[in-house]
Amino acid sequence: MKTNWENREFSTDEKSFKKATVQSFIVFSLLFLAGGTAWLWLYQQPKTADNVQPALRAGYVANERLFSKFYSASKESKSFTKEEAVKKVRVNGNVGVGNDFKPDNWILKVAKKPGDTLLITLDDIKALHKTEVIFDFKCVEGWSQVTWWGGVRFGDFLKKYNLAAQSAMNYCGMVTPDGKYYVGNDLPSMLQPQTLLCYEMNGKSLPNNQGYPLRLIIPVKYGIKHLKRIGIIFFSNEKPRDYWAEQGYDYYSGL
Ligand SMILES: Nc1nc2c(c(=O)[nH]1)N[C@H]1C(S)=C(S)[C@@H](COP(=O)(O)O)O[C@H]1N2
Ligand SMILES: [Mo]
Repeated sequence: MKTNWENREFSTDEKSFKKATVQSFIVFSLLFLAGGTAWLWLYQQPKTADNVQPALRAGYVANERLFSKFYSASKESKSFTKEEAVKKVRVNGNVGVGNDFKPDNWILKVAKKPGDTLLITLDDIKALHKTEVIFDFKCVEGWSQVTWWGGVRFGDFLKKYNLAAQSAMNYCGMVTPDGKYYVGNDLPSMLQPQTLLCYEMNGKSLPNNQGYPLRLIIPVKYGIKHLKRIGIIFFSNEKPRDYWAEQGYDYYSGL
């Protein structure tokens, strides 16, 4: 049977209409109050040492537990062509990348274990097999852009310097030469094949404000984890200090 919607008559008796309006209003008010109360409760909780309310931290932890289960090192971030990469790369965050830096004195320090530190030059790193990655770089602030990077796979680097024991640990920490910016990343994400010790952007040496001479590119993480200007690399089973996690951001920050 065909219904002629335009001519269909609706019987709206005024009483039931009013009743429905009042009911909707009550339900809406109750939900609004519940939401407001939950919000107040959440934000009035005292922050813990890591600068965030315990209930929010519990959310992060549950999130990390869930998403690290789905993590697979063989799942690569989407790749783009060089033509798709932006020419003018945004500069975001300059903690630890100040102009007082003396490039000639730079040497990468890799702490194998206490008292055993490797000293590695930029030329040593450039002598290893070069890998290029073009991916959509995402910042937690809500912007993203397709960018093109070149460097050494972190996994290749570990093999070359016989760091198998270190790569079996839970975390890798990195610190800028001045100690002002620092991040910790889980080893499975560090070993993902698109994670680079990066010394090139758009086919040229890294600009100063993009972390010359060496930065981390780790496409499975948000921008906060891509430390610019690596001074020290170390390994540990406990979470290394992390600049933005200490401000209350998610430690895992996975994508
Ligand atoms: N040393 C250092 N590295 C850093 C930051 C910083 O402030 N200092 N900011 C991070 C953030 S929040 C982002 S989004 C990216 C931005 O990288 P870009 O400046 O190359 O775009 O760098 C990350 N690495
Ligand atoms: Mo960011």
